[in-house]
Order: sequence, then structure tokens, then C-alpha cells
Amino acid sequence: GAALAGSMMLPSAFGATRQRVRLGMIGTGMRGQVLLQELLRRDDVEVAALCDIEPIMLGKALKQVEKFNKPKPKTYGEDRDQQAYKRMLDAGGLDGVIIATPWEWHAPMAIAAMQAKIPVGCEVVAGVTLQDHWDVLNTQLKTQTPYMLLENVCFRRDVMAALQMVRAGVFGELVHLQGGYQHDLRAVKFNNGDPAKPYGSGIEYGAKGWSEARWRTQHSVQRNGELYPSHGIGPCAMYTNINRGNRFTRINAFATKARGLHDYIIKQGGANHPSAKTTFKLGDVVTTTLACENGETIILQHDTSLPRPYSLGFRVQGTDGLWMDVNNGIHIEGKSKPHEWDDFKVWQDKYDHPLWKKYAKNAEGAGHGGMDFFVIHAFVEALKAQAPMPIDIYDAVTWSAITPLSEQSIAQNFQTLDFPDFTAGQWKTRKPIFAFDDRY
Ligand code: A2G
Repeated sequence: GAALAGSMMLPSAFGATRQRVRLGMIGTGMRGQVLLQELLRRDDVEVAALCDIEPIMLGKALKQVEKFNKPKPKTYGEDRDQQAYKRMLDAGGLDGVIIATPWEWHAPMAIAAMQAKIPVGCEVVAGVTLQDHWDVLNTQLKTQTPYMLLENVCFRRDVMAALQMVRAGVFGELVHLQGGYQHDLRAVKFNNGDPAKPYGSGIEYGAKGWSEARWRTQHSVQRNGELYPSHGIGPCAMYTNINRGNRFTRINAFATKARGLHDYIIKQGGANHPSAKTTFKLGDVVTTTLACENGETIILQHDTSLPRPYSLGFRVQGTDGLWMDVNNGIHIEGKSKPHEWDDFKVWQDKYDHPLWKKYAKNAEGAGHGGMDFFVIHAFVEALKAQAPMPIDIYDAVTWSAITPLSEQSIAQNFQTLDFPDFTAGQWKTRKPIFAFDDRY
């Protein structure tokens, strides 16, 4: 305990010392509010500061704090000044900051926080351009400020059970993996701008939209690539020990034509609606292939503009069999009937991760089926322990740089590119650390 910073040691009601962290949050919109709920549920977190330039969202966040009968945090951004977050960081007194803002703000905000020596828990993605990713990495290396990417899917119950199975050798030697972001976002990318109806209420976006329609849709207008890689690649990278004994060597991406978003606008609002004039650059289905140093391939699919039920489309395949999440099926040679699927649930129960065994109750009611409890838990516990972040800066930039690299590949006629080694050769000797016990 002596090594802990003073502000992390607050006296408890019983006179002994208890570890707590004082956290700030930049971005208290729809996502920020879900994460804030997880912070407020914990005794070991003091929400000390909140920043948002949208007064409605800042107000909602303050209401949440009130509901939990917690002290009112300092607030920033009421003046709608886009630089308000810097004042929050400069004010000092924070043991960490959560960033849950539009993508284009993640890199500058994380960099400013690390420069102020405030540990960062950053929502996916780490940056937009390839240069952003190098800048975030180099700032972390220079300042040595902890940085975690808040990739919640790494903590999904079936994903973690599959991790236990990978580590137990159930699949044999891994050969091929798949994942992706296959989520019909049409009702997310468009609404009528009414703060009370953020999903599917219309076909406006940009300045006339609200919440994600206000900023996320623009990425589909201007960019063609694997725009949202981390939900799919995070688990696959943990299974294959990327940056820790393995690495991505090559990448390419293919994109289909762009039809879905325009089609949605026409169906919802007719051909004369102003949004019907927009040309979307993002192909409806973008397929990215990665090759790994140890001989595996990984396919990612980004599919957010067409009607479809949600599925991240995981597949983990080795010399002894495979798991696929879309049919909740697993086939293991010698255990399963030849050429038949077993129900994954039975295997999941058997290989349930120790974290889920211990914390399933705490995770009840948390966002995304409990995942959001675990991702916040991991950040807070690693901060308190002053231990390495379980999803660290190398994971963050490696996963997130898939976006600009896929864009480059598509723009160059689907060319295969070298994947940069952000670890500068350290991948050879670094050892896996993610989720080896029931702490975080
Ligand atoms: O849809 C889901 O909740 C996504 N999360 C999240 O990242 C975001 O894209 C959201 C859109 O509003 C998962 O799929 C785990």
C-alpha cells in the first residue's frame, strides 16, 4: 500500500485504509451513462468529475449520481467549449479518466490525459488515422501512464469460456478464427434528432441527428473499411496471443458496394428526403483478412447497413475442432458425434471462467449481458493494484489500427499490406496476462 498515491488511499468508516480511486469521465452520452452506472455501483470508485458539452447528457449523468446518493462531481462543458476536458484534466486530483466520446476525440483526449499523468480507460476505438495510433502509443511509452482499451466483448461469458478452452487445448492447435461486427445499425445511424428517441425515429444524421446519428454516420459517408474492429478482433487476439508470442503480419480487406443505408433512407423517407442525396462510401459488408506470425488466419466482417439479427460471428478452429457462436455450436473430434454439432452451453458451463463464477451476481443488470461490469471492474482493479492493464496500449493500437489499414487496402484495390509491429519486436518475449485468475 505504501507505494500507492495519496489520493488513492481514503480512510474507511472502520479506521483502516481502503483503496478507492477518484475517476473522471469525458463523454456522458448514451455509452457514458452505461459505464457511469457501473462506476456508481462500486464502493471503491468516487466519480469526482464529469465532462460533456451536451447539457442534456451532462444533466442525465448528474441525475444518475443523485440516484445513487453519491456526492455531486465537478462538472465541465456546460459552456459547450470543446476544450473543456482539458480544464478537467488540468484541475488534478483524478486517479483515472474514462473516455466515452465520438471516435475522433479518443486519441486527442487520451493523449492529453496521459500527458497530465492521468491513467486512461478509453472506449473503442483508439484512434482514427494510422498516425493517431502511433501518437497514442508513443505518448503512453513516453509518459508511462496506464492505458486500457475498454473492449467489453473480451469479457463475454461464452467468449471467456472459449478462452479457457483454448488455453486447455480443447481445440488442439489453433488454425483459423473469425469474428466481426455484424449489427444492423440503421436505426442507430439515423433518427429525427429528438433526444427522447435516439433509435430509429427518422432518417436525419449529422447536425440534425442526435446521439450516434450526430457523429457516427459521417464515418459511413467518408470512409470505406473495417470501421469497428475491436469487438471481433479483441477476443481473437486474446485466443492467439497477439503481441505476446504472436503478431499480425499481413492484412487486406475487401468491400462490397454500398446499398443498405441509401435503401433505408428511401424506404423510410422517400427519394425526395434530403438524406437521399448522400453518397455513402462504406461498403455494406467489409471482409478483412489477417495473417499471423504463427500461421493462423483471422477473418473479420463488418456488416452494419443491411437488415440482419445481431451476431459477432465468432469462430475458433483448431486441429481438434471448432466453436461458432452463431449457432451456439461446438464440435470436438472424439467427443462430439462425427460431423455433428454439440450445444455450446454444456461446454460453456464446464469451462465457465473463474471471473464469471465469482462475479456473475455483480454483473447482473450491467450493460451488454454483464460484460460492462467486467470491463469496468478490470480497469478499476488494475488501477488499484497499480498493475499492468489487462487490455493494454499495444492491444489497443494493434486492434484499432485495423481500421486505417483496411481503408488503405480497399483504396489500393484490395491490396495486401504489411502489418506494423507496434511492439518493436517485443512480441517475441512478452507473455500473455489477460484473465488468468478470478481477480480481473
Ligand atoms: O451497439 C452495440 O451495443 C455495440 N456493442 C456498441 O459497441 C455500439 O456499436 C452500439 C451501437 O449503439 C456490442 O456489440 C458489444
